[in-house]
Amino acid sequence: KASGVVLLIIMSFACSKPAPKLSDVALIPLPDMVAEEAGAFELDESTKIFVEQDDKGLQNVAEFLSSLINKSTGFNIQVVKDEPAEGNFIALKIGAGSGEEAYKLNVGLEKIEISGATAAGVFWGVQTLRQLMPDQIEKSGEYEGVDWLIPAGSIQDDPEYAYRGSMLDVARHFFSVEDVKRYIDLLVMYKINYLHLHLADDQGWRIEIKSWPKLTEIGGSTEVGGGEGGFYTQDEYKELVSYAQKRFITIVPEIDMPGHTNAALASYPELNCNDESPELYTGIEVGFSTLCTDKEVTYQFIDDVIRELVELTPGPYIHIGGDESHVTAMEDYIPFIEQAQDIVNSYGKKVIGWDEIAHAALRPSSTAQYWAKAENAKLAVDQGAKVLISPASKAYLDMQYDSTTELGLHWAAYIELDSAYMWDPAKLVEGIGKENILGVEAPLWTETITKMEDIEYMVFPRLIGIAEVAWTSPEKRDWESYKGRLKKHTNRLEALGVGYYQSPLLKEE
Ligand code: TNX
Repeated sequence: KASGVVLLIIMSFACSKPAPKLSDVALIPLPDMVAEEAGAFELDESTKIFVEQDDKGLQNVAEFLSSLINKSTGFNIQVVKDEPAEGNFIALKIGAGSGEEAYKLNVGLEKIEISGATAAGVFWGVQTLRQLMPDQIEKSGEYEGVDWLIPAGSIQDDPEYAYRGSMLDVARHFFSVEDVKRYIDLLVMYKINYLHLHLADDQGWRIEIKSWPKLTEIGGSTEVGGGEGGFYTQDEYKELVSYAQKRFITIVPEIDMPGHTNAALASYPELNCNDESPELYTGIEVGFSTLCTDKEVTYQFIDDVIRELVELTPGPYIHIGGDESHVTAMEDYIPFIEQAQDIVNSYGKKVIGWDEIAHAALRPSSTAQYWAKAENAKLAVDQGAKVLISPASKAYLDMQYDSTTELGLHWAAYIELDSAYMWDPAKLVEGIGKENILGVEAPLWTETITKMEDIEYMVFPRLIGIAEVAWTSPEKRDWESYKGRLKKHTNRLEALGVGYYQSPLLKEE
């Protein structure tokens, strides 16, 4: 008899769904405030997504959420415009909030509400909600036998920095529209909101410019190692921009100048001071090329390129490069950068450039991207410009993890997961504080990176830590806490088929 009772007890435990707890969930980036409550919300076939206002951005968020849920659960969850009279639902709304991207997420037993200051805030709230769902939400295809429970509680959140970015170098090696879309899909999970595309360098020109067609015809025809290269037609590029935009990511296009321009110089002899085109270049040296800064045609060229690029760019920034122009004399470099800045501004956009541009007179609307020289970053701030923080020794995703890493370079550092996480953007440079900082960006240079699997290996999980550096306030960040959360989170990377670096640090107790 007694054993029967024990069996009953065991059975009732086994059958009742163990309610997950909010405090057990690994949230990355860590939100501002998390408060746990008892019980859970259960997603089922009849759950609805209720969009409270008629707003295009909110509608995009609702579609993103419904397709995420439907893809993995096999449900056919609907987006509705009227509050459901019965059954549980997820309500999305634009409400009051402090920062532009702030949101509140409340999970009750029958209703989940995400309220953001803007649709972008609601979208980041959805990314948090996603992490509250079982790991299987990241799988494609119907998933049988999962209880889709979401632990009850409430979360308030607001990012530390407005610009949280990653850069992808599609010039050294070209990556397809599909690859870039997958990259975008992975970025949004960590609330990254800018994707900087390095579209032109010595080894390749990757964006169609209708008024200068040889840039892609010739300049786009190869890449590092002599492969076939490639480029985006303007239509393909527009498709990328709109794919990103629906996911609240702004694309920042970069045309590097006056150095890093061999592909352009090889396409048009008139851009060279001696009117002769060099050969295409497929090596990985830097600093040997320059546009001819005292020819008028050079500025006509830049004007045409920027004008066409601006037409493809809804976002506020155009990146003009400006790095490592070692064969441009400083007295030529400075007026060149100032003129490029004027051209960008004349089309209503703001300039970002690598930290060397701070040698020129910068407008307050311009931003210097600090990658190497603290004194350049300081020069920018002294002129009233902002700084984007991308220190090579912390945030360069092409740096090797350690001396055994096969891909990547190590001129700046080896960057293990702890090193990529344990730093504060506002404490890097004496005299540069949060108020001077636009945000944080982690670039992936691709001299040694040839395919999507390589991207995934170098970027993940390092970028996840940098995303937390950019989103979560420094007082709340802690390596041990982050490491514990990341260990749990790797299940999701696996569910997504991301071939990430299995750091020994994640195997430690
Ligand atoms: C420096 S970072 C460069 C790039 C290289 C990178 C490799 C910067 C502004 N310039 O041209 O790809 O190092 O790590």
